[in-house]
Amino acid sequence: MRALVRPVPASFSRSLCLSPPASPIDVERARAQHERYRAELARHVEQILELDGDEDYPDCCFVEDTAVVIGARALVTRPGAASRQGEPQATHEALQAAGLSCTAMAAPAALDGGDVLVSGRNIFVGISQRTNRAALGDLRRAFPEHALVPVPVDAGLHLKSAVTRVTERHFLVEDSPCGRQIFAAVAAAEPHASPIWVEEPHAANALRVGDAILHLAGRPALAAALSPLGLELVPLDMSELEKADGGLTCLSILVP
Ligand code: CIR
Repeated sequence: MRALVRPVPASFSRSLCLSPPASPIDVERARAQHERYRAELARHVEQILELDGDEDYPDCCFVEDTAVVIGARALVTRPGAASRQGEPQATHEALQAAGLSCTAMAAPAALDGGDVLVSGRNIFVGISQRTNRAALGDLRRAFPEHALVPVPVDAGLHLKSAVTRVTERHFLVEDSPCGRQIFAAVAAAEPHASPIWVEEPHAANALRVGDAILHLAGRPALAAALSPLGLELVPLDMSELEKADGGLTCLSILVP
């Protein structure tokens, strides 16, 4: 397993936010948090593939949104926010150089990778303020052996802001109307799915990599709920990236 990441640019102070943060983003602190994330990731993957940062794209560190990778195939996205639509080009080149077979989306389709949750044969796709139904055709063509399950995401940024998968059958689920609606769709497709309900803010977004789970620090109830899984727990302070609605999954793309 390899992981693609992209540094935090100085322009990150102008990144998109659903609501203005209580205090301004501290870019140096965001960089330190990103560096720690990268270092922890490096302990669990064989190689880190690092793109160059790009000051023209304040949100470019949120590389997850720029491609969906399953096995040796990648669908390079067309992000839903106009200010981010130039980001995927660098991802496309890097994934191609890494040996993946890439296809690219085109208008009117729009999709952020944060809306795509792959679980075995199923791909749950959040239909959100960033991802539209036209993207379903591109996903179907790129990954024809998978079943697509579109799910409305009526609150928050992305599907994976509210639900992530941490083991074959365990899902972290935000205890909110949106989280419950997404998990209902997961459970309908996967009757063995087991929710771990999460009430703490932003805590439902965690990244499983190898035998570890990277999760938000400072959420004691989350840590207590994860500990019976028997995996290595890696708590990370992401305060500055959270101000821009970022979490643990959004900062990398896992590549076989
Ligand atoms: C945005 O609004 O696009 C960025 N500020 C945050 C993107 C986070 N991406 C993700 O969770 N996949």
